[in-house]
This record gives sequence, structure tokens and C-alpha cells, in this order.
Amino acid sequence: MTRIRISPVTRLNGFWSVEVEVKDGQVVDARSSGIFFRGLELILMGRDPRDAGYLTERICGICSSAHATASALGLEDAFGLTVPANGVLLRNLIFGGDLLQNHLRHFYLMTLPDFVQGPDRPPFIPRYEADYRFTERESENLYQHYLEQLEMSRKSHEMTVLFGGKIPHTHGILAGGGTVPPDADKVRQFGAMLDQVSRFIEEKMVPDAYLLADRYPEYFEVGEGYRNLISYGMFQEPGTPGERVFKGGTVIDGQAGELDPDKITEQVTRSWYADDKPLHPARGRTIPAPGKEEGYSWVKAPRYNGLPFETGPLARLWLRGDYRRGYAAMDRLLARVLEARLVASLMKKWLAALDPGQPVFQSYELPDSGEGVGLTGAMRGALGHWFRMKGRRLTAYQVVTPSAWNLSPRDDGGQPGPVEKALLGTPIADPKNPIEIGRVIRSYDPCLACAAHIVFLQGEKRVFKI
Ligand code: NFE
Ligand code: MG
Repeated sequence: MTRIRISPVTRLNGFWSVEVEVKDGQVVDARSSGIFFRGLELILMGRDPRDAGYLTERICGICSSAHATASALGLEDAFGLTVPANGVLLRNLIFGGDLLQNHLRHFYLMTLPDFVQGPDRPPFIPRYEADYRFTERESENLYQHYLEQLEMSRKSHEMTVLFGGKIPHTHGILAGGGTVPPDADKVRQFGAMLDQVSRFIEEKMVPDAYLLADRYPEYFEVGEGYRNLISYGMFQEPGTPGERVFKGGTVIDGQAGELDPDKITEQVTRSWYADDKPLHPARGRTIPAPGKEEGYSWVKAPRYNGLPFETGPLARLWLRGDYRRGYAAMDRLLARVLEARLVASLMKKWLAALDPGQPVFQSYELPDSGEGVGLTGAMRGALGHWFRMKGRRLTAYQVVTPSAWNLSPRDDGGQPGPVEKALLGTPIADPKNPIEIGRVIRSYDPCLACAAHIVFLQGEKRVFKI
């Protein structure tokens, strides 16, 4: 038995430790540990609910517009607001641009270095000695696209800035709608950049993804998870903002089902939090317990109907019927790339539908008390914000992120989290160069800043005041 610990895992946001046991060339046990504590939910207590969007955006610099969206949806739910069509379109365009930036960057910057050697200089060295299968010519091409992608992901972010003021941590998404009235000049600039990014996705990223799949076909088997998928839906329908363009739902071993948000809980038996039973996020708590013996992660364990579910582009495309080949590492990678192409084409329609001169925002009076939930799709999957307020101040706020679903530790019943499960059976050719682990775990596009939402240094005692 060989034990391999990768800590912290590189090429992702935040601090993550993955430990596996290898026997007879295969992973037989795996543990996913979020090794830093954020406590963003505690920071929100006593604040004006209208600030929740700006504060929760700080959970993460790469999916900030998703947190802004979830927070806005939660407040709109509590206050009974209906966002005007122009406001929905603006928000879809801001979030869409951010999603494109994330998906572009994940495929080229995070994923490809696990499969392509790259030039013999940093950041491509040091690297694992492994089965790099592309020809020299293909590797050079992919490296060129890697560099072009930097320009494309910058343009995607510039798009979001036109309607969102800044990125990350946009000011353009808030309860009631958007903030930047569209005009012909902004629409034209946005459209020109969107055309360039769409062309890159269509002509380079999609073919590159299929080439990758062609060279590494075993990853259509390796890294298969529970075959349970969950999505809360993504992008409001502009005319009917209660509806979603990507519908929410669940898939259990190929069977699609309706989403019932009452069945969501978080469990913390193996997480460094003090609770002893599963709690629905509307009644959830964040009580850090860093000394807890049986804990091994700062990530809680979200479960649906008591079961682990994975979330992300694969879940969303599966529910749309756009991608249903399988549930393994390569399926996740392909679904993410195909989702980028789909979102870019939807954004063209949303841009054309903007109506300069029409309102972008519904104003409202802040009520004294209330409660609400904002469920949406972040780039990495299902994102929910649940809150309560009293005396115009927040009294409870719980965030459950996609990476918490995917990277969660074992739960009350001992069931491994989705990534832990997906690692089981992964063949490791050389324990000194365990590149296969990276290929499986990065297929989820992990983000620990979100998952663990004060760094806790091992061996040092910290007292948390709450
Ligand atoms: Ni920090 Fe995030 C996204 C959220 S977590 S990246 O997408 O919510 O997975
Ligand atoms: Mg949380």
C-alpha cells in the first residue's frame, strides 16, 4: 500500500489537500480536505441585506458574479421583486461573460498541463514524468492556443466590465436588476468582443477538446463518480424571470427528476464544524470547531435526500439533453467546453434583445424582516444562498457552493464525497508521478475558496470568536 498526499493541489483557487492510498496500481481510498477556513457567512451577520451581494462576491475572485446573482435572487425572493427584462438580460450577459472566462481558463490553463508537456520552462516545469501523447506539432499548436486563450479570457472579462463596472466583484448585479443602462456603443463593443471569443471557442477550443478526448479515451471510464447529478437551473428567462433557461433538476443513474430544494442538507460529522445532525441550509449554522478529532476538512458535506451529488456543466447539459455520454473525467471536461459554446451563442441573442431606453432595475423599500433563497448555476454548478433578516439586518446567511458539493468529505453515514468516490479505481502507473490524480480531480474545476468559504495553521491553536 502506498500513500500519496498532494498538498496543496496546484492550479486552482484556495488550499486543498488530496490524499489517496494505492494498492496494486489503483486508488483504493481517497480523502479530500479543504485546509483553510473563510467564515464569510459569519461576516454577514448584522449587515444590511443589500450588502450581501458585495460581501459574498468576496468569497471568490473567479466566480464572484455567481455569488452576486445568488444573493440578488435571494433578496428578490424575500421582497417579491420582478426584475425587468432588460435587467435580466444585463445580468445574463455579465454572468455569461464571466462563465466564458472561467471555462476558457480552466480548459487551457488548469487542464491541459496534465496532458500536454508544454515548453521546458516555468510554469511548465517542474512537471510529472508521464504519458504525454501529443505529437510535437500538436503540442506546439495547443501551446499557441493556450497563449491565445489568455487574450480571449481577458476579452470575456472586458465584456462583463461594460455592463458590470468591474470584475471580479462586479457592481452590475444586485437585487432588483442591473445598474448600467445599455446604449448602442456598449452593445456594439460587447458584440465585437463576443464574436472574437465565440470564434476562438468554435474553431480552437472545441476541436482541441475533441483531440484531447481522442488521445486519452480511457478517461471516458476513469474518474466516474456516483452517477448522481444536480443543478438548480441557470440564467433567468428574460420575459419570465421565475423560469430558467437551463432547467434545474436531478439525475440519478440516468433518470432525470424534479429538484426539491427541501431535500438539501449539509452534514458536518467529518468537517471541522460543531453540529450533530444534518441541517437544511435555511436553518444551517457555521460554528467552527477546529479541534474536532474526527474532522478532516473545512468543507461541509452537502447532500440531497441524504445522497452525495456532483454538480457542474455535465449536470446542466445532461438535463438539457445536450450531453449524455457518461459520467467520467473526460465527460466533465467535454461538457464544460460545449457549455462555453452554447452560452456564447445564447449571449448573442440576449445582446440583440437589449432595449436601450427601457428600465434595468425595479426599485423597492427595504422591509423590516423576511427570508429568502437564491438558487442558481455558478460556473462550477449548483449555488445556493439562504438568508433571514430582522430589524433590516441579516440574522442568518448560509452559502452552499458547487465545490462544496463536489469536494465534500465523508458524511454522517460515512459516504465519501463525489471527488473521493471518483478517485476510487483510478490506475496510478507510477506513484512518484501520480498525474492521473490531477486529471481526475481537476475535471471538476475545483475551487477551495468557494468550497470552504483566517488560515488555520496545523499545530497552532486559534480561538474563534463568534
Ligand atoms: Ni470559487 Fe464558485 C463557482 C461558487 S465554487 S468558484 O463556480 O459558487 O465551485
Ligand atoms: Mg456554507
